[in-house]
Amino acid sequence: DAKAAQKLAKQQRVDIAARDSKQRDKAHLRKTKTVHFENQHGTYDLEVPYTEIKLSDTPGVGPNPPFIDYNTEGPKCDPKEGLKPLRLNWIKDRGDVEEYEGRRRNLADDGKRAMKRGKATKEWRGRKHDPMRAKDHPVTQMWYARHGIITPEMQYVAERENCDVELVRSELASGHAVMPCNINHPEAEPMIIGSRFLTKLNANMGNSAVTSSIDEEVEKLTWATKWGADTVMDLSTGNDIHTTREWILRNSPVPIGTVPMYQALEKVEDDASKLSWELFRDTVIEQCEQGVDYMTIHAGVLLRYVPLTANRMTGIVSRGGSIMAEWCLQHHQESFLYTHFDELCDIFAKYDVAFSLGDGLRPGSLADANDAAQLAELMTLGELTQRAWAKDVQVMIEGPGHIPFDTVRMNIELEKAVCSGAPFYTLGPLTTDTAPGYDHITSAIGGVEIARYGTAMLCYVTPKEHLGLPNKDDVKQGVIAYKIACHAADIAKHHPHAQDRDDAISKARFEFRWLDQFNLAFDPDTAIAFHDETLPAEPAKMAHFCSMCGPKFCSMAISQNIRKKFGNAAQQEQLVKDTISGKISAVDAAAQAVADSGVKSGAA
Ligand code: IRN
Ligand code: FE2
Repeated sequence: DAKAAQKLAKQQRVDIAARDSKQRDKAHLRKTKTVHFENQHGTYDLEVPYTEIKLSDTPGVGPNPPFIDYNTEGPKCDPKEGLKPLRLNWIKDRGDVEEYEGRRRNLADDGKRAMKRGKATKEWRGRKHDPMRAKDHPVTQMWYARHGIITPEMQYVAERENCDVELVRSELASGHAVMPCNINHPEAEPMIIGSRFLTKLNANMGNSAVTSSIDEEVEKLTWATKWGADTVMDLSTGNDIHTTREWILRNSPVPIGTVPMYQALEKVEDDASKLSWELFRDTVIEQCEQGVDYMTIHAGVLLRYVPLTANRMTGIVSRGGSIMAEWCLQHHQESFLYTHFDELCDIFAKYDVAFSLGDGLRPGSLADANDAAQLAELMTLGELTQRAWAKDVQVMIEGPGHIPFDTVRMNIELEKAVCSGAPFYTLGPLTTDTAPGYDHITSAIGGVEIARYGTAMLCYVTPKEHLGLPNKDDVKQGVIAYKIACHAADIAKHHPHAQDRDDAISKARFEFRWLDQFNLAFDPDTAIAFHDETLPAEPAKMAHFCSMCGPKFCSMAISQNIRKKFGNAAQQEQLVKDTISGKISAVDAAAQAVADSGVKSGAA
């Protein structure tokens, strides 16, 4: 009996969850707006995606306009077929790339092999391509921007960000923003990372030797973008890295990042001393051909910096960083990533891959924050930024890690100064080490602060950080926590229209438009489920109260009555005058006292 009851309860939960996401899908309409665009290379109708959140009427007053939201979800597709290559013509029309027979492996065969090993359940049927590369000049968005060319990618981004395309072009030209868009990933919807634009968030995923199949990885990708991940990093280290990545790329509407060192290490059976520049270079080219949009390169871990970590509380916590440190020590040689950096730039320029210069020496605890190792590496990243820019290659800079809250702002200001304003891309930062299981929170707190002062993209941290590989729910928790951080930062930065969603949801809340409140939430499913825990009946969705205060003393309902009595505009003005006059001097005096005490305003 107890078992049957449990089963029934479970079924009810499943039913409710299904109903909730159906309700969300009905109100969240994925749409595109067609934008006509012309440049020296062609004429295009750009299909720019957005989400329209339908809202209901305010009873007795009138309709509420739908809310228009930035959409990272991409069009729906069959994972076996992949997405349509929306940028293919834009790239070919420029006439500066050639197709060639690359190292592309036969995906159908790969899929079959993977199936045999029980790793993939579906066979790949999608687009096969010979990789493209530049013919004679860099094909980076930075190169076009510096030559005054407005690309369809730039116009597309300007529409998404609701800004002038000249801002997009000039920020790309100066290196203050990056648009990761490998010419071999034409499925990706162009997006931009820079402090003058909406703050972005990255979600990490990837199988390891012990878990996950390809299907699961694709599903996780779709899941992360559904909740708002702007880019995804595939950190797979298990079997079939190449095939897994191919499925992810062909199905990804957002840019994909990787750490190629992980695959290189795989090729030498996890023996770091066997790594070489040649092996690493070939791995990078393989990934460039597949379409990886940006790559973490830990080129700032120099031989002479390694000893600086000897007395740290937690040593080197970066996986890529520790691999390079190990190699440098074993060979007693300077890192090949550093000595061959210019060659790496030349490769990236051929495909338009962006650097994400890795923070291999980031602090892994508050005790190690802002130490010599971290800062020395940052100086080197500043030097490498200049070398990449000299070759028109896009760059962002990875940042900490674990740092105390009061040093967060210092970290972004330092990065801006040392790396000449290249976009900062930080892992949190975590503001305390004490909450394993809740590190999406410890780090989102640091994330808001660092983004507020100019960090362009936040790398999410999930509740499983320091504990294990994240599952689907952890991915969602991480993405939502970081959506909140990015959004709070955008509001604090006074980014145009950032607060519109808050105003829309507050209005819905005050007017008891419950469904609108749920639908405007970053996570409608959880909002509705929590509401229904106490008031599951349908009429409660129209009730003028919730279970917090009950029907009698709902503050919102009481406030509505106050508005009815005193809400007339002229009456309000008089009331405000009567109340405030005589108190103004006290407010002035308080403001003066604050100014005298030397507290400065926190404007960015
Ligand atoms: C982001 C900022 N600092 C580090 N990251 C991310 O951490 C990076 O983008 C990548 O996803 C991961 C790399 O970890 P390791 O190899 O540095 O530990
Ligand atoms: Fe950590």
